[in-house]
Amino acid sequence: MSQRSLVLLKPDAVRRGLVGEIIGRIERKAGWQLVALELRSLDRGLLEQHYGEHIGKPFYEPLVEFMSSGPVVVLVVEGERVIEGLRTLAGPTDPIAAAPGSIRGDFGTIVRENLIHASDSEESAARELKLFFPSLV
Ligand code: IDP
Ligand code: MG
Repeated sequence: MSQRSLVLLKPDAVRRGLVGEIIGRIERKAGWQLVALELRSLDRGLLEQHYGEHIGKPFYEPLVEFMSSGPVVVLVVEGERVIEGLRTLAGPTDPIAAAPGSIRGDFGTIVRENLIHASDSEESAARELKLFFPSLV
């Protein structure tokens, strides 16, 4: 079941020089391909749409501040069960609870600054791909 997922390497990953390390882990998964890759600064409008489900929660404003605090790497990854697979590779939202071997478990300590976003379902992936890469077919 080939799928596409939208991945963001968050501003902490870029600032800390972890982009190569994280992309390397994604590339080494057998059969997964990068189909888009871009360094981009995200504005509030786009972040509001991307994180719409979280508007009104206490962590929402600081999350948008953080996500617009520096460039992110935007990726589209394609391959077998890539949506579930990338969530496993990333680990759970709280890096302290994330297992060693996962990206968040290996490199994170702060819930907000958890290095990576990956689409959480086929519906989210379709929505996020259209939002970030409207012309990608
Ligand atoms: P996810 O990225 O694992 O899908 P979500 O619950 O969708 O997690 O939250 C989106 C992002 O918001 C998280 O990746 C993290 O950066 C931030 N976040 C979520 N919950 C908290 C919190 O309780 N405190 C601070 N930041 C949070
Ligand atoms: Mg989420």
